[in-house]
Amino acid sequence: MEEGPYKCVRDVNETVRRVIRMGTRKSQLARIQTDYVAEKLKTLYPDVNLEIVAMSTIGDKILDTALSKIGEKSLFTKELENALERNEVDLVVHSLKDLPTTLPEGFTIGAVLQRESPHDAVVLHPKNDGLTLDSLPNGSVIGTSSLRRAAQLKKRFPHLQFKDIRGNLNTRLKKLDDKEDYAAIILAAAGLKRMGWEARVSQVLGPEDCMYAVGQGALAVEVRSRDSDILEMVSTLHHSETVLRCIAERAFLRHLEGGCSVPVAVHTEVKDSVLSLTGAVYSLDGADSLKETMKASVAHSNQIRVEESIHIQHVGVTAQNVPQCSQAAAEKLGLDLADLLLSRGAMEILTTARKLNDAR
Ligand code: DPM
Repeated sequence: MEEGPYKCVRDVNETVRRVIRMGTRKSQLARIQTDYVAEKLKTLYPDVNLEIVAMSTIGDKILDTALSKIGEKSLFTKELENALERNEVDLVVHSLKDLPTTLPEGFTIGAVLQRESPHDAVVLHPKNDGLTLDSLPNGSVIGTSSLRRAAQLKKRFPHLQFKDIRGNLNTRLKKLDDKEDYAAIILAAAGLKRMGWEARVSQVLGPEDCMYAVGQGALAVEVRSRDSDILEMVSTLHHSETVLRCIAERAFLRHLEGGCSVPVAVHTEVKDSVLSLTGAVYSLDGADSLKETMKASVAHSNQIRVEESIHIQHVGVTAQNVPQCSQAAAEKLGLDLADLLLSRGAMEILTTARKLNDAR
């Protein structure tokens, strides 16, 4: 058997089995997501010996400060990347929406798995059972630390108030249920589903209420970009349509110079090989906003010519088995839409939002 750059062990039959170490955060959601990817890899590569290495990250330790206030870059990913760098782990599973649009040198997203629902969902305090955002009483407090969610929902539901809530999903649900501080909280439907808490979802928010975050609902596998063996192995996990949608979304966000602490939202669809991207930027109160939709063909035979190379990255994603011309078209779509919004004043809206948020 071929020996990769990673450790091998001999099992009882003296056959060499590769050991692949998967790094994960310690939160229950992170563990569930890592186990899910491990199961997929086990099915595809029964001879591989997978080990899971759990560690806590800055994002897990600072639970009392709003996500948008502790600085956006690599909050949940830095320690895991350090472990990757030191060869202590070979791959790391993340929620794609937590990965910056520009990854540090030497890392790449080697797989983007099929997206779950990308939408946000309402989880009510049990005493409000049966109500909706519309029917909640005036002044009801909704918990979210996402500027993106708050901006859109403030505009759409002016009778509601918004307050930060932090912590992992377990902590948040406890804060909701055990106290009277929040009438409801807003969470990603995908995370709730993975935790097995679908029954707590009282309402799924469509694009008219709240557009989602870049990459929301998709899992990503981060690897060392020079590690061609691991890259090849995880590349079988890619879901083409999700890859193209997320490349367009990430290119849009990157060109706006947005991170997880600016109110930027998207909506994407692929139909008959046409990728449609709706992107929007908001002021903190949602009063100012810019929203546009653009479409591009992502058919293999489209006109954009790109040299076929397995090492090409698109906004951090390496997808050897998805046509390069389609990926380039998706990336260009994101850039073009960002340019359109920038030409209409998106930078002013985002700069003001950033300043006001820093001053909060
Ligand atoms: C990012 C945001 C949030 C997470 C900001 C946003 C929500 C923060 C909050 C970038 N990362 O969405 O506008 O509500 O205070 C996060 C969750 C998941 C991945 C949890 C959630 C699970 C869903 C997925 C936190 N990151 O958004 O409810 O895999 O997409």
